[in-house]
Amino acid sequence: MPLIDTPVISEELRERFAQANNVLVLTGAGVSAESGVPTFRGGGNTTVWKGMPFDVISSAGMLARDLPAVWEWFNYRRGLLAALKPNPAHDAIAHWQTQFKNLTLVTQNIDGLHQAAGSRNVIELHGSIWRARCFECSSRHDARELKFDTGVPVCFDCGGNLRPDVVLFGEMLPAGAFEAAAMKAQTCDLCFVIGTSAVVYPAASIPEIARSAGAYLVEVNPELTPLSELCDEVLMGKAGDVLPLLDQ
Ligand code: BJW
Repeated sequence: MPLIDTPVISEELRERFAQANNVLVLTGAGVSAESGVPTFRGGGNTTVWKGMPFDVISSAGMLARDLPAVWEWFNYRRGLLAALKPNPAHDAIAHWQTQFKNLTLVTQNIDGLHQAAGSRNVIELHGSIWRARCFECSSRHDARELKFDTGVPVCFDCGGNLRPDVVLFGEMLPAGAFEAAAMKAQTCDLCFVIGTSAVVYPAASIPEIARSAGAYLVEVNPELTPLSELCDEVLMGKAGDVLPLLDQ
């Protein structure tokens, strides 16, 4: 990847940042990259596991065809995540929540690192890798407490098969999550889109909604995305380098 100069924060953004009341932040895998979490698509690559692209293994079709393989993929990733810590980007966003009157944090990430940094009321559009959900009774369980004797853990309440509590391709988002995020997008005055390739819908429509409703839209990403043209400012750089600059 080419070296990127640290971007300059415009006076306009500094002023808006100082005066904003309602701020919405949408994050994607890139916000966790500096913690060591692999992204899905960044840098011209696509995540592949055992020869399968992630959009095959992380799909509703694979869940129906081979549930043990889906668990194996998520167990492997939980193993990687267990030792990882929030980075300065997660810390900056958590701090913003104490700074603005209303800050809504919407994430596509399933890694729990925003919460680990101290962010509260995080809207998790794509679920959490740290939870499992029962196919039969829909009850949720801590994934760290599951037993994998037969490859697929079972529900402590009803004995039904469990699945990762994440949103796979071709599945609906958790009830109310997108609606809550879209409502906040309609009323925010400043919207940050951080570390997402902005190609997965409906998540990618949230900044579009914010911009249409009049919010000042700022992207933070070392690469351009399909959203960049719509943005008022694009801060090209790593989130962990760029976000702390806003507080200086
Ligand atoms: C840095 C950085 C640093 C690097 N600092 N930045 C409209 C049009 C077309 C298709 C659809 C549509 N509406 C719905 C669809 C279908 C589909 C979809 O969007 N497909 C498109 C990809 C074509 N959407 C769905 O299926 C969704 N469901 C749905 O719409 O339900 C209704 C429905 C049901 C049935 C039929 C039809 C409709 C569900 C989407 C679920 C996505 N799930 C995943 C997997 C989660 C589980 C798992 O982890 O395995 O979620 S896919 C994957 O992509 C994951 C992510 O949350 C998501 C977004 O990726 P993200 O976060 O943007 O990461 P990357 O890797 O793509 O980008 C990283 C970025 O960071 C890059 O830009 C880097 O440059 C940057 N970066 N280092 C800052 N240090």
